[in-house]
Amino acid sequence: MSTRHSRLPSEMTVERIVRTVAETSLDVREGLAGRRGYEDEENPSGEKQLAADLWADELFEERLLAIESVAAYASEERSGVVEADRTANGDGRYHVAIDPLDGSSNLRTNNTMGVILAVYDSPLPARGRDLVASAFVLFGPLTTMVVAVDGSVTEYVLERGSGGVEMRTVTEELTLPDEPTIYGFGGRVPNWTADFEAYVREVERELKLRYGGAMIADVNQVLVYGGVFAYPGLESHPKGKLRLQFEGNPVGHIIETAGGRSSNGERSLLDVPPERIHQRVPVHVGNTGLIDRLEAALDG
Ligand code: FBP
Repeated sequence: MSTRHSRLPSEMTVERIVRTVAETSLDVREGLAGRRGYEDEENPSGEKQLAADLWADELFEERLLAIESVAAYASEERSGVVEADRTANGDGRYHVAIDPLDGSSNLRTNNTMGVILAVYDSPLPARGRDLVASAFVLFGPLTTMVVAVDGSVTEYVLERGSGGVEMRTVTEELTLPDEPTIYGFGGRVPNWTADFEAYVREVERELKLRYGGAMIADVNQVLVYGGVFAYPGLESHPKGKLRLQFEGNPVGHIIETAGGRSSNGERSLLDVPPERIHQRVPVHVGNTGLIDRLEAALDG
């Protein structure tokens, strides 16, 4: 969302999508308190849904489909893609995928969580290479938003202003530090493959552990301190836990735009063929050297 030259209509639209998610995320954060209980529903991945998951999903759907160039909306919390009402929505160019509450299991324990946005310019499911913008909003001590667009990553602090959300730039051209210091790996140790465990045994001797149960909070540690985050393929679940369209692609895009690497164990997450809206994928992101070593380790 550069200010360097007069912005193209497409940039203004992407900016409008990003701002709408920023504004709505503040509303979501303020409405979490009374919505910490589980509903009798499950999402398409078979996970129990919190009242907050369903409420946030509806809020994002309503506000994003009201943007004229949003063609479709999909979310981790619902099975199908919602097509925009063609008559109302002009060129319907962008296909938006949202994880309305990443790390939602942390709500009950009042730990970090947030929102993930992926803006594709092709119908869903789409390849990560079709992303025009990705972002996550992190509910930590502050509410921050990290946005990858136009080849660079920017971090903002989000605050309420008289005219709606204020996005105060705190870091521009965000890149991973060369010297990695932290790691975080999901899944239970007995469920790790032998190759992945061998890799972990090496890395844990070099780096400090940081794992909090919300991917975007753990990935933000990697962005700031350098290192590696993974939710790998497991013996019981070879495709891992995380979803390509809503989690793998946007986080892979952010880390790669910040000079790091992403991988499903073999190739960049952004090159993983899209098959289904809720397909899972092993997610590994971090400093290039650490991901190169991971791929070599998994290559057995
Ligand atoms: P959702 O909360 O969006 O379902 O996300 C999945 C997630 O919570 C990730 O944020 C996190 O990395 C992972 O699952 C934690 O899994 P586990 O509880 O197995 O460590």
